Amino acid sequence: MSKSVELKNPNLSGMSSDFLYHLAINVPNTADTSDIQQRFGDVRVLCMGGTSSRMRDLAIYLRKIVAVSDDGEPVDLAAAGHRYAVYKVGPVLCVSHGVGSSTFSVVLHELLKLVMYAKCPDPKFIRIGTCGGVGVPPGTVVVTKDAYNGYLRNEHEIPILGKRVVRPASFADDLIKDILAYGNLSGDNFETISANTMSTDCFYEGQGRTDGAVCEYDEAAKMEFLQKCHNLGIRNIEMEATMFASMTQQVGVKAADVCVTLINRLNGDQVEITPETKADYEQRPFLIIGRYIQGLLSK
Ligand code: R2B
Ligand code: URA
Repeated sequence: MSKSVELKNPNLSGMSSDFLYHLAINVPNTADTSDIQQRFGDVRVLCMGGTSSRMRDLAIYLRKIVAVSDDGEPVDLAAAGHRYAVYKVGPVLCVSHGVGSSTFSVVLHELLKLVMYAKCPDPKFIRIGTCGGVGVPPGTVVVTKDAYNGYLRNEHEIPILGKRVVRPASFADDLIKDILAYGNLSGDNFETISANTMSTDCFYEGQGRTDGAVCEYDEAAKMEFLQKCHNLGIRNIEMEATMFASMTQQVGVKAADVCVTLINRLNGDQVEITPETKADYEQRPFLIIGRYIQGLLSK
């Protein structure tokens, strides 16, 4: 039986209204959310990715998957917030989250409250992103198992009320398995794998790059670090997985992080692929998640 989302914040039940500030969505009466339920209650999958343009492209791509016959410009439901873009395609929301855990966590808090107020049954949260690869060919799609932070610990660490709070950061096996079933189909000219992910707060030093504005280590130290990552089963590096895994795990919603590698970090630091190749690679998670959504909606 599918269940609605219950959040881990006892204070919410004491709030008579709630303004989801960055989404510019108002919940005027938390005791009667019928308006929000009408607008968003059918949402079953929330796809999230870094940029608003990619999420707009995804919204257009998903129209044929969810049989929405609309060829107009997708409407950004969060335009008034001027921070994130939200497109609704039938039972799927496509939402931009910016770069890194800090921007993503803001919109994730608000999306989790949105699906609670809307009483969405068992919503799936899926990040569709880009990343650096570690020892896999560029263009590989990686579905994250355990998320490691920049200390190479499988946990999410955040300061709360001036204290270090550490939470687990793994994705549930069942959704990983469901998604992997739609990868490596005949005709796919790329691999889809599940592996561990390192998630950092910095694209440059945090990911062991030597091409940032500041760097105090040499190539050998960098390669030693990347090899250590590889030994931990880490096959990709991005900037959101630990926060995303930990918050969704904490709340108990199903979530997955599905990213395409743009570069093999064992071979270099600069992301030099052409815009055409980047567009081709970015289609790959769309394809896998499109198939997954089609399968989910046909059940
Ligand atoms: C991957 O790509 C972005 C940095 O370029 C970041 O959002 C991430 O995780
Ligand atoms: N995103 C990252 O966070 N790192 C990369 O190397 C490429 C994309």
